[in-house]
Amino acid sequence: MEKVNAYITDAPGGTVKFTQVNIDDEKGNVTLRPILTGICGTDRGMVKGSLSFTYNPEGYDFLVLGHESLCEVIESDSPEFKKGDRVVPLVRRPGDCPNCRIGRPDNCSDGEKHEAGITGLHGFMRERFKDFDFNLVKVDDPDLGDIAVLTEPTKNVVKAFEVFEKVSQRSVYANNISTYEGKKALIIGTGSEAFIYAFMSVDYGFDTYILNRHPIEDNKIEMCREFGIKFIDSSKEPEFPEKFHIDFLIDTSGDPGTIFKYVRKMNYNGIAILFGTNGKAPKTEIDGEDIDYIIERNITLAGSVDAARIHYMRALDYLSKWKRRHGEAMNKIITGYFKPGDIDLFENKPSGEIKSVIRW
Ligand code: DN4
Ligand code: BGC
Ligand code: ZN
Repeated sequence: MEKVNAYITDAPGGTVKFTQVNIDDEKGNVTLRPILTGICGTDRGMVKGSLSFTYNPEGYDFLVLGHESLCEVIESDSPEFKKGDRVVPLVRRPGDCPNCRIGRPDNCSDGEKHEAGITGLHGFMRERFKDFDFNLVKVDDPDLGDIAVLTEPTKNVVKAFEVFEKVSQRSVYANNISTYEGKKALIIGTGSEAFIYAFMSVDYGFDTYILNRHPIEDNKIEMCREFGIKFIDSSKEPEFPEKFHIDFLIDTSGDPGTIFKYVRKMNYNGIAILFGTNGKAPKTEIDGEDIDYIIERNITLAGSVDAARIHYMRALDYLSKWKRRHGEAMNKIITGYFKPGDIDLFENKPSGEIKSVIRW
């Protein structure tokens, strides 16, 4: 392949550049061009150098960024895809462990998998790249429009709810009509993943709260109103929740102090999904009382990372459903369109950002 413009970093140290790259050892039977690429907390963490688990592909002193994308097929030698098809490429590529071999590299058991734009494999923020058809998921719903770029972040949420469902089976968790109505879910953070968690939580029937330690912008308040989500500003309500306990806690902040504060407000048989990653978050102290609290209430703390092909497919179905239900309001989750070459976007979060995307 010839030279193309790309966003690159040097993992795990950080930095970001928009420059020409030539990646001529790439294999694949489909050539893709991104239509949109999304930027998320992982990209910003990499640029800041706070994600020590990231690394460059073998033989390269840089890594092309980008793992959230909606692409168009521009050439295909695959019977499954034709020119013009819209697809989402998978992030994780299997290693050789038993989980990877059964199509669940999201549960890789020896760390030998790779992740496009994150760990040892070039990502999607470049004008053109090749991939194999088995790494692509087709976007069939034409009405999804730009929202299809959210398939990747949504697939993480679909998997995390699957983890929740498996763990919740150990006790009577749902109410007497087998729903989660009356149960409380608290999501720490108000970024794109937090909002997608909140949409799903509302769908499951939870009384759903999202929280930050500062006020949020009007567009986010509006999004909460549209979807039936309650927002908590913890600087104004430091004791929240006082009168009830949290049944399902989801963290997207990666901040240990905040996580443990709310773990101590969890209910019996509560489940906490730890999802936010921030290697540079400050230390926190926990003591024996914290441990006793968790044990005496059968609280589960579960990490959840990535997702498998099936979760991408379900993510597309959820996005179609939310788009049908909320129409234009759903489109507002994309809060900014940027041009290739914009670097500031990686270093500074635009005000009111839910999801910023680059239009290629
Ligand atoms: P993001 O938009 O940076 O979201 C993080 C959110 O946490 C922001 O709203 C932060 O607020 C908020 N936050 C940070 N510290 C605190 C605190 N102490 N108390 C309350 N809220 C706080 O990123 P994202 O939504 O794209 O992704 C969320 C996280 O999940 C990132 O760390 C990603 O690396 C991680 N992630 C994990 C997976 C996986 O495990 C997948 C995708 C993302 P502010 O910035 O407005 O102040 O598979
Ligand atoms: C991606 C996941 C990936 C994770 C690594 C996330 O932003 O969505 O697919 O496994 O980063 O922490
Ligand atoms: Zn991401």
